[in-house]
Amino acid sequence: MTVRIAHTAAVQKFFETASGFEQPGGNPRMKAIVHRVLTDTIKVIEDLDISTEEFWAAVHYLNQLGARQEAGLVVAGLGLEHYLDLRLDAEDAAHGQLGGTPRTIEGPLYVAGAPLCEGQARLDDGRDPGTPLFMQGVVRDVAGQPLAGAVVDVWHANTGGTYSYFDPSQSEFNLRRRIVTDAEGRYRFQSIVPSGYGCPPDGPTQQLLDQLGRHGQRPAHVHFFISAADHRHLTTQINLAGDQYLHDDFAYATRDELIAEIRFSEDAAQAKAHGVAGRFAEIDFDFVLQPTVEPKAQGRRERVRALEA
Ligand code: MBD
Ligand code: FE
Repeated sequence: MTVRIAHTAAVQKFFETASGFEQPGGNPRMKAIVHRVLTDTIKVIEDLDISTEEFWAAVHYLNQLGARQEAGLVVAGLGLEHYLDLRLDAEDAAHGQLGGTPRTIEGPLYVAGAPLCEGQARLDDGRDPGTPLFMQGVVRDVAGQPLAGAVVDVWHANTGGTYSYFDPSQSEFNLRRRIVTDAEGRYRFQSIVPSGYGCPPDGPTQQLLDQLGRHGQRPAHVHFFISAADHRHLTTQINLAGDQYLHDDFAYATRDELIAEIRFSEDAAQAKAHGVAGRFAEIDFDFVLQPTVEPKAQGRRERVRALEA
C-alpha cells in the first residue's frame, strides 16, 4: 500500500507556498494553474504509487521531448489536440454556431509566411518525383455564395512524409503556399501527391507510443488555414480516401466530411492539358466558412509557430 501524505494540511500548505500564494507579485492565473497541476500530480503519484525511478524517468522524458522539439507532436499523438477540437465543437454547438466545413487539428508543422499567389499556385519545386497533383475548389459562405479574396493557406508533406523547414533537405516553403481565391471564389494548385507522416522512429513520441502498443502513422493529408473578411478562420485538413491509415490516424484528425476522393488518371490528353506527362491525380474540395463580425475570430488562434512574426 502506498503511503499517503498529499491530503495532509502540512503538504497542502507546502504546495500553496510553492505556487506563490503567499507572494504579492506574479500572475494569479498562473498561480492557480500551477497549484492545480502540482496537487493533481502528487495525487497521481500516490494513487498510482509512482516510484522514485518512474518519477525521474518522466523528468528525463520531458527533457528529451524538448531537445527533440516533439512536445507539439506528443500532444497530437495523445489525442489532446483533437480534444481541443471536440471542446470547440461543443462550445459552437452550445452557441448554435453550426454549419460550414469542420475544423480539425493544425498539428505541429505549420510555417508562417508562405508565398502569396493569386488564384493559383505551384506548391512543389519540381525536385520530388511524386505523382503530379491538381487540386481545386471554391471557398463559399454558409449560404453557398462564393467568397472572392479568401486566403487558402495550404501545406503538406513530400513523398517521404516530411515537411519543408522541419526537413532542411527541402527548399524554402516547398509544398507551402497562400492562394487568394479569384472573383468566383476559386483556388487551384499543382503539387505532388503527399505520403502519410510517421513519427521519427527514434524520437520520444514514438518511444511512448511503443509503450502504449500504438503506431505513430498518419494517413496522407493536406493542411489548410482558410480565412476571409467577416468570416471565421478555419483550421482544417483533408485526408485522402484509400489510405490504409485513413481511419487509424495516430493524431485522430480524420473526420468524415474531410475525407477527399483522389482520382488517379493516365489519360494522355488530360495530362497534356495539365502540362504533365504520364500519371497524375486530381482532387476537388470546396470549403465553407461561417460568418462572424468578431475581428479576433477571423484570424488563427495564437500559438508559437515557425517564422510567425
Ligand atoms: C503531421 O503532419 C501532422 O499533421 C500532425 C497532426 C502530427 C504530426 C505530423
Ligand atoms: Fe501534417
